[in-house]
Amino acid sequence: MNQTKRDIEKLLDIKTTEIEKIEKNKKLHEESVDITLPGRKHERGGTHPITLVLKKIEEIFLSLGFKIEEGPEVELDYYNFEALNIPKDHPARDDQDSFYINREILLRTHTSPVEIRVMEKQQPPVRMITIGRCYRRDAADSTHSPMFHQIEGLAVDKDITFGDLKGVLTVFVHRMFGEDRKVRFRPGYFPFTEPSAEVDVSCLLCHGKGCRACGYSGWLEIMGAGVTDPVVFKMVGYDPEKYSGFAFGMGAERIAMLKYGINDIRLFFENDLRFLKQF
Ligand code: 2U9
Repeated sequence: MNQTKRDIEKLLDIKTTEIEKIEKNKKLHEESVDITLPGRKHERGGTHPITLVLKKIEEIFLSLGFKIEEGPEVELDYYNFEALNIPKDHPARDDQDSFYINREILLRTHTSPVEIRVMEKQQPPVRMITIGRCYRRDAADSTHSPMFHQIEGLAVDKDITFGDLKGVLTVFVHRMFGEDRKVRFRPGYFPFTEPSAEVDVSCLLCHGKGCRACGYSGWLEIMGAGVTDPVVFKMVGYDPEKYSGFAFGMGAERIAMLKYGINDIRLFFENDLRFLKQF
């Protein structure tokens, strides 16, 4: 009996070794690595042109003593319109067709509600900028996108004048587009500033001589600005007799298009690497 048991165990041992050898060879064959193959390349990412522009703008205003503030993208009608002197029947609402969640809540159409929220929680002096996504019910074309980025700024203190606005925005334009650029302030209208101005920079292509890019005017519009309307101060409980301020706003996509010579806003959102790799 014992002899038979030993024989069987021996045979089992032989068979097990045999199977293990086959398994090992199979594994070695399957998992072989061709060390002569070239390695896998990891593509290096780059910075999106809109991010480049936003970073540059932040850097300029931080150096001028402005703080960066943030606010919600889903906003109350009160902060997006009412507190900015845009009541329910105001024609300015027609230009900002909005995405409403319900009658009182919407996707913000501009970053201006952030300034209201900041003023509600602090007393002057205020020196702030805010950067972020905004939404409007626009059909996409070469100059419109239902989502875009705005940069807005606000300064409030005793004795702030239109002269301070001109000084700050001229420094901004020179640092953003080059010291050789000319800046022009034209009369404009915004419900939350009075007086208001459209800010132009001399054409980057023809240096003001007039060409196709600037509609033969020599100037390109880059932002809006103005002296904060006293009505807005009253809404947040600031005394308009004691304080004055200036505010400005611009579209990041428009600034990037002018800076880099891009003619279609949709390129920023299509994520085509042939476009993105150029920055
Ligand atoms: C408060 C008071 C004043 C913000 C301002 C503009 C002028 C302006 C547009 C530029 C192109 C928006 O992206 S765009 O369509 N903006 O021209 N924005 S003054 O003024 C404010 C904001 C908040 C409480």
